[in-house]
Amino acid sequence: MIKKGLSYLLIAIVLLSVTAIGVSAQDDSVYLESASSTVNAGETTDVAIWINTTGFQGGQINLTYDPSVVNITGFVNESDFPIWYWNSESEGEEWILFAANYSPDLPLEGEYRIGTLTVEGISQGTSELEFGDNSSIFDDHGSETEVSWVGGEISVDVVEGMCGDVNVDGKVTNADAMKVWNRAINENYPLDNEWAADVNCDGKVTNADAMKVWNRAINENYPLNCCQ
Ligand SMILES: [Ca+2]
Ligand SMILES: [Ca+2]
Repeated sequence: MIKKGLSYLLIAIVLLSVTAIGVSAQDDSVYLESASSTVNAGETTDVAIWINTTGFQGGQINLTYDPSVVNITGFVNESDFPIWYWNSESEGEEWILFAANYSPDLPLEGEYRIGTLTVEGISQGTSELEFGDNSSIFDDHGSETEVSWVGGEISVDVVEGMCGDVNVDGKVTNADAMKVWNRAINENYPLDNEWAADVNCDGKVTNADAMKVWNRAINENYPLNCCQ
Protein backbone atom coordinates (compact mmCIF):
# COMPACT_ATOMS: atom_id res chain seq x y z
CA MET A 1 0.00 0.00 0.00
CA ILE A 2 2.76 2.39 0.88
CA LYS A 3 4.55 1.56 -2.35
CA LYS A 4 1.41 2.11 -4.32
CA GLY A 5 0.91 5.39 -2.57
CA LEU A 6 4.42 6.50 -3.37
CA SER A 7 4.03 5.67 -7.01
CA TYR A 8 0.90 7.76 -7.18
CA LEU A 9 2.71 10.55 -5.45
CA LEU A 10 5.51 10.38 -7.99
CA ILE A 11 3.02 10.54 -10.82
CA ALA A 12 1.35 13.44 -9.12
CA ILE A 13 4.46 15.51 -8.82
CA VAL A 14 4.02 16.41 -12.23
CA LEU A 15 5.94 18.72 -13.44
CA LEU A 16 8.13 20.24 -15.87
CA SER A 17 11.55 20.12 -14.36
CA VAL A 18 14.43 22.02 -15.75
CA THR A 19 17.62 20.14 -15.18
CA ALA A 20 21.22 20.45 -16.10
CA ILE A 21 20.87 24.10 -16.84
CA GLY A 22 23.84 26.00 -15.55
CA VAL A 23 23.43 28.65 -12.91
CA SER A 24 27.00 29.89 -12.64
CA ALA A 25 28.86 32.13 -14.97
CA GLN A 26 31.48 30.58 -17.17
CA ASP A 27 34.12 32.60 -18.91
CA ASP A 28 33.72 33.19 -22.63
CA SER A 29 30.41 31.41 -22.95
CA VAL A 30 26.74 31.77 -23.69
CA TYR A 31 24.71 29.69 -21.26
CA LEU A 32 21.22 29.07 -19.90
CA GLU A 33 19.80 29.65 -16.43
CA SER A 34 16.38 28.51 -15.29
CA ALA A 35 14.34 30.54 -12.84
CA SER A 36 12.77 27.41 -11.37
CA SER A 37 13.57 23.73 -11.57
CA THR A 38 9.93 22.60 -11.53
CA VAL A 39 6.62 23.86 -12.80
CA ASN A 40 3.24 22.20 -13.24
CA ALA A 41 2.63 20.45 -16.52
CA GLY A 42 0.91 22.67 -19.02
CA GLU A 43 2.45 25.69 -17.40
CA THR A 44 5.58 27.61 -18.22
CA THR A 45 8.98 28.35 -16.78
CA ASP A 46 11.49 31.06 -17.56
CA VAL A 47 14.90 30.23 -18.98
CA ALA A 48 17.36 33.10 -19.20
CA ILE A 49 20.13 33.32 -21.79
CA TRP A 50 23.36 34.81 -20.44
CA ILE A 51 26.63 35.81 -22.03
CA ASN A 52 29.92 36.26 -20.23
CA THR A 53 32.80 37.28 -22.45
CA THR A 54 34.89 40.20 -23.68
CA GLY A 55 34.87 42.30 -26.83
CA PHE A 56 31.35 41.86 -28.15
CA GLN A 57 28.43 43.96 -29.35
CA GLY A 58 25.79 41.34 -30.13
CA GLY A 59 25.09 38.04 -31.77
CA GLN A 60 22.79 35.54 -33.36
CA ILE A 61 21.34 32.66 -31.36
CA ASN A 62 19.84 29.53 -32.86
CA LEU A 63 18.28 27.42 -30.10
CA THR A 64 16.90 23.96 -30.89
CA TYR A 65 14.60 21.67 -28.89
CA ASP A 66 12.12 18.80 -29.27
CA PRO A 67 8.79 20.46 -30.12
CA SER A 68 6.84 17.37 -29.08
CA VAL A 69 8.11 17.87 -25.50
CA VAL A 70 8.39 21.63 -25.05
CA ASN A 71 7.43 24.79 -26.84
CA ILE A 72 8.97 28.23 -26.53
CA THR A 73 6.16 30.72 -26.33
CA GLY A 74 7.96 33.95 -25.56
CA PHE A 75 11.20 35.89 -25.57
CA VAL A 76 11.90 39.18 -23.81
CA ASN A 77 15.16 40.99 -24.37
CA GLU A 78 17.11 43.06 -21.84
CA SER A 79 17.54 46.81 -22.13
CA ASP A 80 21.28 46.37 -22.68
CA PHE A 81 20.36 45.01 -26.11
CA PRO A 82 17.76 47.35 -27.61
CA ILE A 83 18.43 46.03 -31.11
CA TRP A 84 16.82 42.63 -31.24
CA TYR A 85 14.72 40.27 -33.31
CA TRP A 86 13.01 37.01 -32.39
CA ASN A 87 11.83 34.49 -34.98
CA SER A 88 9.84 31.46 -33.81
CA GLU A 89 8.46 30.32 -37.16
CA SER A 90 10.45 27.09 -37.53
CA GLU A 91 9.19 24.19 -35.45
CA GLY A 92 11.71 23.13 -32.83
CA GLU A 93 13.98 26.12 -33.15
CA GLU A 94 14.19 29.77 -32.21
CA TRP A 95 16.27 32.48 -33.81
CA ILE A 96 17.29 35.51 -31.80
CA LEU A 97 19.36 38.46 -32.92
CA PHE A 98 20.59 40.90 -30.30
CA ALA A 99 22.94 43.87 -30.21
CA ALA A 100 23.89 46.80 -28.03
CA ASN A 101 23.52 50.29 -29.47
CA TYR A 102 26.65 51.71 -31.00
CA SER A 103 28.38 53.82 -28.35
CA PRO A 104 31.84 54.63 -26.95
CA ASP A 105 31.21 51.85 -24.38
CA LEU A 106 31.71 49.20 -27.04
CA PRO A 107 32.85 46.55 -27.15
CA LEU A 108 31.08 45.14 -24.13
CA GLU A 109 32.87 43.09 -21.52
CA GLY A 110 31.50 40.99 -18.68
CA GLU A 111 28.31 39.20 -17.82
CA TYR A 112 25.02 40.23 -19.38
CA ARG A 113 21.61 38.67 -19.56
CA ILE A 114 20.61 38.65 -23.23
CA GLY A 115 16.98 37.88 -22.55
CA THR A 116 14.51 35.39 -21.14
CA LEU A 117 12.65 32.58 -22.88
CA THR A 118 9.23 31.31 -21.81
CA VAL A 119 9.29 27.51 -22.02
CA GLU A 120 6.03 25.56 -21.91
CA GLY A 121 5.76 21.84 -21.13
CA ILE A 122 3.86 19.99 -23.87
CA SER A 123 4.12 16.28 -23.14
CA GLN A 124 6.07 13.80 -21.07
CA GLY A 125 9.70 13.45 -22.02
CA THR A 126 13.03 15.22 -22.04
CA SER A 127 14.19 17.79 -24.53
CA GLU A 128 17.66 19.17 -25.05
CA LEU A 129 17.94 22.92 -25.30
CA GLU A 130 20.88 23.18 -27.65
CA PHE A 131 22.59 26.06 -29.36
CA GLY A 132 22.77 25.32 -33.09
CA ASP A 133 25.86 25.69 -35.26
CA ASN A 134 24.57 28.96 -36.66
CA SER A 135 24.86 30.65 -33.28
CA SER A 136 27.56 33.30 -33.21
CA ILE A 137 28.78 36.34 -31.27
CA PHE A 138 30.12 39.44 -32.99
CA ASP A 139 32.44 42.24 -31.94
CA ASP A 140 31.79 45.90 -32.76
CA HIS A 141 33.47 45.47 -36.14
CA GLY A 142 31.17 42.62 -37.14
CA SER A 143 33.83 39.96 -36.69
CA GLU A 144 32.92 36.71 -35.01
CA THR A 145 34.38 36.09 -31.56
CA GLU A 146 34.98 32.70 -30.01
CA VAL A 147 32.69 31.60 -27.19
CA SER A 148 31.54 28.22 -25.93
CA TRP A 149 27.83 27.48 -26.12
CA VAL A 150 26.42 25.69 -23.07
CA GLY A 151 22.90 24.31 -23.50
CA GLY A 152 20.75 22.32 -21.10
CA GLU A 153 17.79 20.02 -21.01
CA ILE A 154 14.21 20.12 -19.78
CA SER A 155 12.13 17.19 -18.56
CA VAL A 156 8.36 17.25 -18.73
CA ASP A 157 6.10 14.87 -16.83
CA VAL A 158 2.39 14.61 -17.16
CA VAL A 159 0.11 15.10 -14.20
CA GLU A 160 -2.45 12.37 -13.90
CA GLY A 161 -5.52 12.59 -11.78
CA MET A 162 -7.55 15.42 -10.31
CA CYS A 163 -7.40 17.09 -6.92
CA GLY A 164 -10.16 15.59 -4.73
CA ASP A 165 -10.82 12.65 -7.07
CA VAL A 166 -9.52 9.92 -4.76
CA ASN A 167 -11.35 7.07 -6.55
CA VAL A 168 -10.03 8.22 -9.94
CA ASP A 169 -13.30 8.24 -11.87
CA GLY A 170 -12.61 11.63 -13.38
CA LYS A 171 -14.94 13.67 -11.16
CA VAL A 172 -15.24 14.88 -7.59
CA THR A 173 -18.39 13.55 -5.92
CA ASN A 174 -19.79 12.62 -2.53
CA ALA A 175 -18.16 9.21 -2.98
CA ASP A 176 -14.77 10.92 -2.87
CA ALA A 177 -15.77 12.91 0.21
CA MET A 178 -16.77 9.68 2.00
CA LYS A 179 -13.47 8.05 1.09
CA VAL A 180 -11.47 11.02 2.32
CA TRP A 181 -13.51 10.95 5.52
CA ASN A 182 -12.76 7.25 5.95
CA ARG A 183 -9.10 7.94 5.38
CA ALA A 184 -9.15 10.73 7.95
CA ILE A 185 -10.31 8.33 10.67
CA ASN A 186 -8.34 5.30 9.43
CA GLU A 187 -4.89 5.90 8.02
CA ASN A 188 -4.94 2.44 6.39
CA TYR A 189 -8.11 3.13 4.41
CA PRO A 190 -7.12 2.69 0.75
CA LEU A 191 -7.36 5.45 -1.81
CA ASP A 192 -6.74 5.05 -5.54
CA ASN A 193 -5.00 8.40 -5.71
CA GLU A 194 -3.22 9.41 -2.50
CA TRP A 195 -2.18 12.92 -3.41
CA ALA A 196 -5.72 13.89 -4.37
CA ALA A 197 -6.91 13.57 -0.73
CA ASP A 198 -4.97 16.43 0.88
CA VAL A 199 -7.05 19.19 -0.62
CA ASN A 200 -5.95 21.96 1.77
CA CYS A 201 -2.24 21.29 1.31
CA ASP A 202 -1.30 20.86 4.95
CA GLY A 203 0.48 17.52 4.44
CA LYS A 204 -2.16 15.32 6.09
CA VAL A 205 -5.63 13.96 5.43
CA THR A 206 -8.19 15.10 7.99
CA ASN A 207 -11.89 15.82 8.35
CA ALA A 208 -11.15 19.30 7.01
CA ASP A 209 -10.19 17.73 3.69
CA ALA A 210 -13.34 15.61 3.67
CA MET A 211 -15.49 18.71 4.22
CA LYS A 212 -13.76 20.53 1.39
CA VAL A 213 -14.24 17.61 -1.00
CA TRP A 214 -17.90 17.54 0.05
CA ASN A 215 -18.21 21.24 -0.74
CA ARG A 216 -16.58 20.69 -4.10
CA ALA A 217 -18.96 17.84 -4.89
CA ILE A 218 -21.93 20.19 -4.55
CA ASN A 219 -20.21 23.31 -5.97
CA GLU A 220 -17.84 22.86 -8.87
CA ASN A 221 -16.32 26.28 -8.21
CA TYR A 222 -15.34 25.48 -4.63
CA PRO A 223 -11.53 25.71 -4.57
CA LEU A 224 -9.29 22.77 -3.68
CA ASN A 225 -5.53 22.95 -3.25
CA CYS A 226 -3.52 19.75 -3.63
CA CYS A 227 -0.21 21.63 -3.35
CA GLN A 228 0.33 21.71 -7.09
CA1 LIG B 1 -14.19 10.69 -7.91
CA1 LIG C 1 -5.16 18.16 4.51
